[in-house]
Amino acid sequence: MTLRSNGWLRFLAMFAFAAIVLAACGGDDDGDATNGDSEQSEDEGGEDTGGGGSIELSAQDNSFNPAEISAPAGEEITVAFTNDGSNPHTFSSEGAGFDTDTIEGGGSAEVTFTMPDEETQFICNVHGESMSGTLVPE
Ligand SMILES: [Cu+2]
Repeated sequence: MTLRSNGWLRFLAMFAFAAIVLAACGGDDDGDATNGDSEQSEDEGGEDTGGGGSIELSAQDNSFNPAEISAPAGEEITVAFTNDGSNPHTFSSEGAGFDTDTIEGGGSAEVTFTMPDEETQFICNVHGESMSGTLVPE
């Protein structure tokens, strides 16, 4: 009888312990859900790019499309730049250290740069601040 009740108590204790652990884990999962998701999408971004992201960017008369490039800080990004306008444009950033030089309408160029740690402006050197965009580290 003593043995049996000890065993039963032990079983109960283990069950209670397991229930507490499970509940705690469940709570943690819920609490981390948002963080976990954002970490996951960052990981996925890294996987998609396989050590370097590739982005297509188009110049219109006179704007960039997209005007915002976001990627993890420190990631190497290759931009296939196409001038879809008829004016000459450049895709340039002093901060991030790239410059396509002047690309005539219909022309294209490719630049590779490392996503900076801070938001960094890119501009068209022909049209200046009025034709600009932003590199956004994630
Ligand atoms: Cu321009």
